[in-house]
Amino acid sequence: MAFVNLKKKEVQVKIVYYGPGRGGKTTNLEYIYKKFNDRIQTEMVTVKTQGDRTLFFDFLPFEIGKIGGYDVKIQLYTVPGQVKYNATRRLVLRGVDGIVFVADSMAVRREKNILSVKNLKENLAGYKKDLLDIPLVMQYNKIDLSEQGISLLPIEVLEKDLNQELRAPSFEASALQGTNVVATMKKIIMMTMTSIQNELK
Ligand SMILES: Nc1nc2c(ncn2[C@@H]2O[C@H](COP(=O)(O)OP(=O)(O)OP(=O)(O)O)[C@@H](O)[C@H]2O)c(=O)[nH]1
Ligand SMILES: [Mg+2]
Repeated sequence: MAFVNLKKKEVQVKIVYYGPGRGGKTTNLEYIYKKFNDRIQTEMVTVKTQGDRTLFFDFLPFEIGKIGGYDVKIQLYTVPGQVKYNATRRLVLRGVDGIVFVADSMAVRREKNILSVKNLKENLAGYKKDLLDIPLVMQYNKIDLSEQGISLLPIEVLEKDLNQELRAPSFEASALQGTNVVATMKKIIMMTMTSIQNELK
């Protein structure tokens, strides 16, 4: 359940970008940060290891104005995708309101995507939550790579591997070029807000 401050008439919404290492979670947030720079007052917080791997998480807070008389504050997080950082992933998931699963469309990453969904379900189970009950958007990232002759997984395969049971809305995207990055974010914000409003009723 989102953090609601009745006195300040404020709702905090936590959205987590989850997925395998190097899938493009941080790149999604970097694109959003650049694109909405003028509307985002705070810096994007990001802790990276050598190279570009996320060590802890990225954090990007911004406000989307009032809904139903409440100031809505959106907080976007990423988890570190590397297998060894599971304790951090679990921690970042705490109190999550909505999830974007960033899958890597590269054919060589097929198994990593499947394992990451499995890992997400296990970590949610630790909070007695079911992925089927949480607003979720699937993003099939790196579609730009097909232009370079890199073998990508067909959408039908990605849908079957990752989304057959979940049936979440999905987007083909390129976080690097910005294709469908904002569409993904808008969708998850809308779904999450609807879910919170239903809970408040
Ligand atoms: N061609 C292409 N490269 C991408 C895309 N998205 C991300 N990348 C590249 O893939 C690499 C990993 O991207 P990150 O955003 O750091 O991946 P991550 O999911 O945050 O990885 P971890 O922090 O290790 O979990 C970087 O070199 C990005 O530039 C994309 O849509 N297309
Ligand atoms: Mg990252």
